[in-house]
Amino acid sequence: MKTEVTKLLGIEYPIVQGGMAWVAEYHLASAVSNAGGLGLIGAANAPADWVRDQVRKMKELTDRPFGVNIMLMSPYADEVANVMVEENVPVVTTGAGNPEKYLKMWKEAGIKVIPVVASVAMAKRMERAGADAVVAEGCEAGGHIGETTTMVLVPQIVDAVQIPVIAAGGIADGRGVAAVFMLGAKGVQMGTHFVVTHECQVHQNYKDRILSAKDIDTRVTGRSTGHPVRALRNEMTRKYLEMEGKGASLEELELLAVGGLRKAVVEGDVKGGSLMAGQIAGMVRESMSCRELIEKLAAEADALLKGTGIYE
Ligand code: TUI
Repeated sequence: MKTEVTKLLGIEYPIVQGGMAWVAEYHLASAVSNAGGLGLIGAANAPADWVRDQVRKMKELTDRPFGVNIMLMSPYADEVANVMVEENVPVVTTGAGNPEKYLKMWKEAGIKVIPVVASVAMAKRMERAGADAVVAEGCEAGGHIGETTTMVLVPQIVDAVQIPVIAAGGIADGRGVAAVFMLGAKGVQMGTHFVVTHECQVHQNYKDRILSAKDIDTRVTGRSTGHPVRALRNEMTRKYLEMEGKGASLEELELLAVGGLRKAVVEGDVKGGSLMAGQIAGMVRESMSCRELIEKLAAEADALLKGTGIYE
């Protein structure tokens, strides 16, 4: 499946693994890159030295292209941005903010830069600033989200920019890949399905909650704080939404959510942890290797798109 995205990144399949906080570490990312997709390390709120160590371990396990996702609300974002240059990271994606201040430095270092955006305005701004592509992430996605669905966001961003658009949010099988290609995307980014792959190191309890989730099992907390986050419903989201409904302060809400991802990923605390996942969790039913998942997605999408001329 050759598209502008596979050519830009030097990968085999136009499939990017989301740079999920606490989840996307080098075991998962190297398996994705070795299978022909683009594996990402999620820098999340981690200090620069953790990210540097992950990048070095990644290079030991793959000689294929890979990337790092920088979460721009992180207190370490400036230091992590420098690590990208120092360690010759081939691709950087960014989330939860505007990466403009780093773009010149990254482009001069020859890094491919792909901001995740949730609006047309931000996509146009990123193109003007010199981004190589954008990920258009709809609010079906897990984690920190915008307001607009993938179905509505992707074609509007495709019409607004010349650079390639990678679609994210609500994609977990070949039908989803084919659908967003019809909307003009040249690649996909997926998170939730990669959480349940064999190579993903998260606690089995977290994987089991995704594998047994129903269509209506996610909740969005934090709309009142300006940082909406989608996760599987549990004791934590129930309490959070109850307190939010009663007008709790940002401090009280943060106390409830703080460390939630670590609790879910490391301890397998499916009651009090933050089980970030997209709405598509209801369709993720099977655990497999990253290679099996990527090859399945490509075969399913190919069967649907054959003869359309959408890719070579
Ligand atoms: O970043 C994500 N998803 C994430 S980050 C994350 S870590 C976290 N944990 C707890 C609370 C908050 C974050 C978990 N999931 N996706 C990419 C994404 N970026 N979605 C939406 C945006 C976005 C939003 C606003 C991008 C740009 C933007 O611009 C605002 C501005 O004008 O600066």
